[in-house]
Amino acid sequence: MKKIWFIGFLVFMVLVSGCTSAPETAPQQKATPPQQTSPPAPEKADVRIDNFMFFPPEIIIAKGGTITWSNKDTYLHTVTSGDFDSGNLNQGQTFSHTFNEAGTYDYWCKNHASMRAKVIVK
Ligand SMILES: [Cu+2]
Repeated sequence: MKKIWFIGFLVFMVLVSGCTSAPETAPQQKATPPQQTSPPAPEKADVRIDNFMFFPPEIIIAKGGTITWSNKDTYLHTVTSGDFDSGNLNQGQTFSHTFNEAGTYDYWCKNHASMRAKVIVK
C-alpha cells in the first residue's frame, strides 16, 4: 500500500511541477519578441585610443551618426580607412567622422599595423 501512495505522490508532483512550469515558460515566450528588436543604434559614440588599441574595437552606430576618436595615448596614432583619415593625432586630440552609409568599416592606425578596429553602421 505504501508503494502505491508513493507512486501516486510522484505522479502528483510531476503534474504539479508540469503545471507550475507552464506559466513560467509562457512569459518568457512573450518576452522574446522585444529582445529580438535590438535597441536603436546610437547616433553618437566615442572611441578611445590608448595603449596601442582602439576601444571598443567594434562599435555600432546609426546611419548618419558620428563617432569621435580621442587619443589618450602618449604616442601618435591615426584613424584611417578607405573613406577617412585623421592624420596624426597627438595625445588629447580628437577626430570625428559621420557615417552616412550603412555597412561595416574597417579602420586602422597608419603608424602601427596591429591597431585595427571596425565601425558597424546600421
Ligand atoms: Cu597607432
